[in-house]
Amino acid sequence: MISDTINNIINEQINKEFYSGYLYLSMSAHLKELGLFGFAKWTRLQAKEEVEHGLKLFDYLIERNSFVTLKQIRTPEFEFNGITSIFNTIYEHEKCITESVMKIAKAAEEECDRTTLSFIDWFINEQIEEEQNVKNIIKRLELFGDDKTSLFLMDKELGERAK
Ligand code: OFO
Repeated sequence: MISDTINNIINEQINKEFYSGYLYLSMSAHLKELGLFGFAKWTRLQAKEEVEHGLKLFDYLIERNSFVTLKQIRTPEFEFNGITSIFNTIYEHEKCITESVMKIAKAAEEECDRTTLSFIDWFINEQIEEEQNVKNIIKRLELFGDDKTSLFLMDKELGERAK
């Protein structure tokens, strides 16, 4: 069984992952309205991935005979100001999630909870990858985003995401 501190912090993380899913879904709906179907698909798949992250934490608590406490999920943003700004919001959000995952690692380290430390490693690596993917999209949006043909090609490319 894990400590109350680790238990609480993981429950908070479950909520953050589900909120991330809500945020990506909200963005996906908006992008679809704009006709950016590839970006809409990419964010929708990302929402699914976030729910999977939440479930991974959920399963971990159960495996460790700890308590799952599901809290209210806050309302995500639903007004956005253009595609580059959406991806900047994603980037800032993912940086907060990285910090939050690092806090779990720090708490586990302080408690010499090796099992949680090893479990949370997967999330740390996932965050590095996510931040990098989003940063790469932002770089290209900043370079070409004003050009409609380039935006069309990027939308097509992002729409090829399979999972
Ligand atoms: Fe956006 O990543 Fe979950 O943890």
